Amino acid sequence: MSPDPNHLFDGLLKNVNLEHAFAQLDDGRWYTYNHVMEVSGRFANMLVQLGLQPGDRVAAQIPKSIEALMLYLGTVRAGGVFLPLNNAYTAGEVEYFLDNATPRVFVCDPARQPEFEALAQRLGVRLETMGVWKDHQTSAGTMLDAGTVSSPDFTNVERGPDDLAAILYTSGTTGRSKGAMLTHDNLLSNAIVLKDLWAFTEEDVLLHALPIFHTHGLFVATNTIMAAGGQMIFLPGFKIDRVIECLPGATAMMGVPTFYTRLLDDERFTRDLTAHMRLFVSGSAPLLAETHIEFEDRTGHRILERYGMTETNMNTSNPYDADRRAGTVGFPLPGVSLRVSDPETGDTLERDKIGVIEVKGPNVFAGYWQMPEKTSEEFRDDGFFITGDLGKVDMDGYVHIVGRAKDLIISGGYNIYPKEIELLLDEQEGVLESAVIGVTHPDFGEGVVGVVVPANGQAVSEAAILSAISDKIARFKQPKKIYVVDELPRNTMGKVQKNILRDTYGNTFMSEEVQT
Ligand code: MCA
Ligand code: AMP
Repeated sequence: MSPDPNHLFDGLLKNVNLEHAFAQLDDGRWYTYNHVMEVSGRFANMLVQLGLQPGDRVAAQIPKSIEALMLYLGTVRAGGVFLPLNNAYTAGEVEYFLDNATPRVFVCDPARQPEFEALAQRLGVRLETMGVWKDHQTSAGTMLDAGTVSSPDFTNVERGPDDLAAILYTSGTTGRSKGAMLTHDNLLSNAIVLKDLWAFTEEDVLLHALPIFHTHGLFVATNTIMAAGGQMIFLPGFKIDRVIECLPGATAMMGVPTFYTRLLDDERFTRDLTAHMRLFVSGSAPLLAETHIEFEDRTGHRILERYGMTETNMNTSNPYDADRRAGTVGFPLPGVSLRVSDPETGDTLERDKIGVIEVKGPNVFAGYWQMPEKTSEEFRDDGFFITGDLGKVDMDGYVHIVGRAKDLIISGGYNIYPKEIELLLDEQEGVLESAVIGVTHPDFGEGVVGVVVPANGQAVSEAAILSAISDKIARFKQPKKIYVVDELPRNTMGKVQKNILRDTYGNTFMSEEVQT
């Protein structure tokens, strides 16, 4: 069968030279695009042997590795739907995703296999394991062991542009996570647009320090570099010493704002160190204008800020060749329509007026997995997706994000929905009610703060609550500070006034003193 230009895998690798390097790994190994073909082919064969049918989900909660990336590609080649999960999720959180998405196969970290055995059996999910490859002698889980003996030759299962390639869960304002269904065309079209817009070529070396269970690290970074046939320095995560060591060998980097503020806090980060970089991209959370300016003063580079969502992939980007404006997320990408609407009436607003940002284009997802009502609530009748981000388009056409209509905290690039944490706090012994807010955090941009009201006469303490929830939700979602108060501020409608709480506790992470 000849390559299908609409198939995500074929489309990404269309113009790639298979002899060209794909990734330099931390363990000293080099991967070429030939390895990509071989190893993803082996995984595709294994998944088919495990009974994977087109459209079946393959869930994975595994450490970052090049093989984990090959599992994504192998799933797509086998006609499956890849469902990556944040490594920080507890077994309880994972249970919801497996129950909701009913994957055929769940691949977990070998170290956590005992936590999932009973669950997988109960749900009828095939449990496999994948750790980090060390050498040919040491086992790193069932997928890697079997992968060495399965055939590397695989003919991609036919898929149409609207077939699903991935489901990524995103939390909701109700506290329930929703699976965003992403098609082959959503992912492929976005990768090609970004490659062209950001001028990626096979000469590029992308410094990859992001996790690969979210859109940013999995799709924006790796799909774009593959579409260009370039290579990556593939790091297990963002550790400042290693990033500084690797920067001189790279030409481009993508990161969340925390990456850039951490680099600026390090005196080794200089103009010389970044002399042959051509591009720094930031997204997933707002980049402060002062970070943008300080970065340019220090390095001579202007960070290129772009804006996206799990549901929409990338929507806007500052220009590559023209003015990159601090505090803006640039223009809609080619093929993407963007408008700003009145949140109440849905009427389109004129330039410079603030409203909710809505987008439409080949990048926008196919809906929430098995939630047709939720899906239709978030789309206008003419097909525009309501992002929940508040913003405006200025007179020069640059898009600004000024806030969020949705109650959402973004901490170090991870989304945290207060409702989920509030429901958990409310369940704790002695707690009557709670409110969760995000306030300025010097490292993560925003940090989670919980404010709880004890039930009549009960004694509750920060330490007791934190200890009680410590194994219930991922660590990054847990409040970094809890205040116990007599009552929550409410408006005349009875709604908790989070703006007042944010004013009161806004300095929590900035100084020891809290205004009361
Ligand atoms: C780690 N911790 C955090 C976070 N990360 N707390 C709050 N927010 C975080 N983001 C906590 C841990 O629980 C731990 O707590 C302590 O910090 C140290 O953990 P460690 O893993 O060592 O931290 P780190 O390696 O320094 O990680 C920070 C990080 C990481 C590098 C900023 O969070 C990261 O890689 N973020 C990128 C997220 C991302 O890729 N987002 C893209 C989403 P304790 O010590 O108490 O146990 S995609 C998206 O948003 C859209 C589509 C878009 O536009 O891109
Ligand atoms: P997620 O649900 O993880 O896909 O996060 C998407 C959200 O991240 C968006 O709805 C925005 O609120 C936020 N976001 C992404 N990029 C930016 C950016 N450049 N500036 C401000 N917010 C951003």
